[in-house]
Amino acid sequence: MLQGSLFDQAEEIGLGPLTGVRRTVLGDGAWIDVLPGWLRGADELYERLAGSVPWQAERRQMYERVVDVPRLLKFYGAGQELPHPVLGAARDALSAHYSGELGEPFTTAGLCFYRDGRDSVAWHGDRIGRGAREDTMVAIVSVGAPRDLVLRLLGGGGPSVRRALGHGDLIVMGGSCQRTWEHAIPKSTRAAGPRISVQFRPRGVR
Ligand SMILES: O=C(O)CCC(=O)C(=O)O
Repeated sequence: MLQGSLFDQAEEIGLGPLTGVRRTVLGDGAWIDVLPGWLRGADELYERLAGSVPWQAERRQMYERVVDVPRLLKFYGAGQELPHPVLGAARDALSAHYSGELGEPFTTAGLCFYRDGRDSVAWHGDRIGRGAREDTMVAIVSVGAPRDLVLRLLGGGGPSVRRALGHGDLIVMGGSCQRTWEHAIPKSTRAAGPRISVQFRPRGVR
């Protein structure tokens, strides 16, 4: 069960304006935009998504073993109904806000459920699709307890950038971020509560 933030109790689920987004230039053509608390009623939305999304546990080959992917997943393709109307509103608001810079709408939504501090995702860029070759954007809204999203220059070495994301926070990774930087949600030994992230991506970015 999620320990709600004090300010979030009994708030209607909804979105604030995107005007407060603040950009940090990472270098090598990559940047992040962050807007804390963009989505109101985030703890309520967390409870609804945790209970209603048909979460999938995946397994993958790791060397000679097949292991559990340490988080639950659900992917919604373009045109598929999202599990809460506010997610459609968020996707559309992001598409409108970034239309000049991105030149195309966000179309898909990938949901990840980190049940506790043992769930995580390793260093990667979203490079299965066009993000490997082209500048693009991946916008992530987080609900539930904050977890650190860490970014570093591809291959490591340089300083890393860390943002704690939960309770309705928005981060947008843009420019060359998916090919010149990589990101991760590290495991945490601190008593991290559950978190759900919703990643909006344009067509062909994965
Ligand atoms: O949960 C997050 O905020 C990051 C998710 C992510 O990097 C991914 O699924 O590619």
